[in-house]
Amino acid sequence: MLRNYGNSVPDYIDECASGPCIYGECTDLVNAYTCNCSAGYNGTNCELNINECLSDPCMNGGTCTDGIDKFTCTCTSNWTGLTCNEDVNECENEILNNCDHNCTNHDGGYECQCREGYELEDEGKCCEYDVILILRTPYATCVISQLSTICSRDCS
Ligand SMILES: [Ca+2]
Ligand SMILES: [Ca+2]
Repeated sequence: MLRNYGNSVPDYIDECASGPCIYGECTDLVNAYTCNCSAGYNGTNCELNINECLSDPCMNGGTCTDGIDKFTCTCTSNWTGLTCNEDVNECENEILNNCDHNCTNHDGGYECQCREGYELEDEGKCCEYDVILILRTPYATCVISQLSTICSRDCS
């Protein structure tokens, strides 16, 4: 679009006419234009999608995916929240833990424990003591297993 500012020769062109601002609003100036970029974009012509992942917003091993004026974190299984900074309580949901008996939650994980008489094996399994020998003396009874020897004294 041509504008005439009183001279017989048009001296002013609307530089916005060609739509130079890709993701933003154009303001026409004398022999120039300026772009006011939409949120999430910058660059002379608002052509650049700002990388919101550059600041490493995802914590605890989460993976960042850049969006438009936002980022998305994909958290590891033990963390949740927008920036993966909230612990998952794996003990609240048995799908999230593999504890045979008891579960204790902590930040970034959980622990399995077994009831008395059981030993924790791989993958949260609780196995009964493998008793090899029960030894009775006049003073004590000892339960001997591969993992331990537990004696109880008889005082009577
Ligand atoms: Ca972005
Ligand atoms: Ca946890």
